[in-house]
Parts: sequence; C-alpha cells; structure tokens
Amino acid sequence: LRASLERAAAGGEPSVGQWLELPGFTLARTVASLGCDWVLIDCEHGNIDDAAMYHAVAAVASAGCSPVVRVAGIENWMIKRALDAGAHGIMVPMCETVEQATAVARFAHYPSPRTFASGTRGTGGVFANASFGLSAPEYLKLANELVTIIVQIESPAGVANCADIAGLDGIDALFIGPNDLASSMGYFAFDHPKISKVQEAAAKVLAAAKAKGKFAGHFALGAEEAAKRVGQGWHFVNCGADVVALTAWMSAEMDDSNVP
Ligand code: 3PY
Repeated sequence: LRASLERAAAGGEPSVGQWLELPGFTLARTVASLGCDWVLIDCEHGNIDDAAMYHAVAAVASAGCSPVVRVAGIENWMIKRALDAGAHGIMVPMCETVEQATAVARFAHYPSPRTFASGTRGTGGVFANASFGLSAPEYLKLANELVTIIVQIESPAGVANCADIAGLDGIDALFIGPNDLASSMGYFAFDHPKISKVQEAAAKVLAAAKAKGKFAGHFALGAEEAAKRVGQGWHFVNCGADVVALTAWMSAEMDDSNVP
C-alpha cells in the first residue's frame, strides 16, 4: 500500500483499489487477484464481521495485494484488531477533530521512542507479521513505519480542521467519503458529483494533504469516476465496489435477457 502511495505521490501511476462489502475468503482473494494495489474490507457499512475481516485480510494478502480495513468508528479495539489481523492500512470514518485524529494515531502505533512515543497499541498479535511476509520480531520493529493510517474527511467540521489533521504525526492520508460529505452538508448524498460546494470542500482537503506531504484519496465507483479524481491530483482511488458491480452487471443481464 505504502509503496503504491509513494509511487503516486512521486508522479507515477495512481494507487488503485477495490472495495468489499461482502464477506468470504474466496471473494476477497478473487478481487485481490485482479491487479489492484489494495482491497478495502469495509467493516463500517459492509456485511463483514470480525471473523470475516480476519479471513478477508488473509485472503487479500495471500494474493500479493494490500488489505485495508475500514473500521466502523474511532474505536481502539477495532483499530487494534484490524492491524492485528494484518491490515496494511486502516481507514477510519468521520474524523472531524485533531483530538479524534490524535486518538486514531495513538491507537494505531506501538509505543516507540524512535517512531511514535505516544502510541498505545498492544503487542500481543500473532497474525500481522505473516501478512507482510515478516517474522513476528521483524513486524514488531517495523510496524509503525509499515502501516498506513487513513482518516476520512466527510463533514464540514472535518473540512474545517483538515489542515491540522493532515499535519499530525501518525496520520498518513486523508480520504474523502463524498456521499457522507454531501449528506452532512445538507445535500442528497448521491448528488455529490454535481454539487460545486462539495467539490470545493474536497479540493480544500486535497490541497491540505499535499501541503503537509500526506497522501490524499477519494472514493469512486467506476473507472471513469476514478480517472477524473486521478486527473484532479488524488493519489489513491477505488474504482468499484463488489455489491455495486454485481447489481449493475446482473440487472443489465436481466434486461438484456431473452428469458421470458
Ligand atoms: C462516502 O462516500 O461517504 C464513503 O465513505 C464511501 O463509502
């Protein structure tokens, strides 16, 4: 994940992902084998419980792709379990304040005088190292530098505080959830591409992330939308989601079908 983000920030190919709302080792491995840089396992809105998250993380990593887990909220236990499962990155929704982002950064890093002295992550995990192809001691030494911590900016308060959030040590990336951003600004969520105020808010977040040397990502539901975001300068985008793709493809087949 981190290498693909650095590649994108250096002006190379964008970091491209896919998005899972459904559980299952086989599905996760199949999607992870499509050639994307990362697969997001959505424990916020997806049908993915704690055990399914562990399976999906292992499946994505086994395909040589980076597992990213979106946790349901700013919760220590969720961040800890996603990282212990072997997530290469975590995404935390609805981050609005420096205090919240500071809590995320602390939960996600081991205490280390060298890299993150105020981290509070506990050291009992036994699976995460395999996800990086490392021994357990190697993972423990390197984890603070290997994991990528992404907070979502998706409300007016988050946008107002985005520069300070981006400036925090331990926060690597800001990611726009455009549906929640539009919704929290008083618009119908799905209208977000047409609303200039939402686009302006997102542009402010992009500029803030870049000004602080951090990565900036945007949600997208297809290649066209993803390409538009990459053209605007975003470093990372998803270009689809499993249920959306399945619904679109199956309903098109039904329409075109000659089956009575
Ligand atoms: C949003 O669009 O609000 C997201 O968080 C992506 O699902």
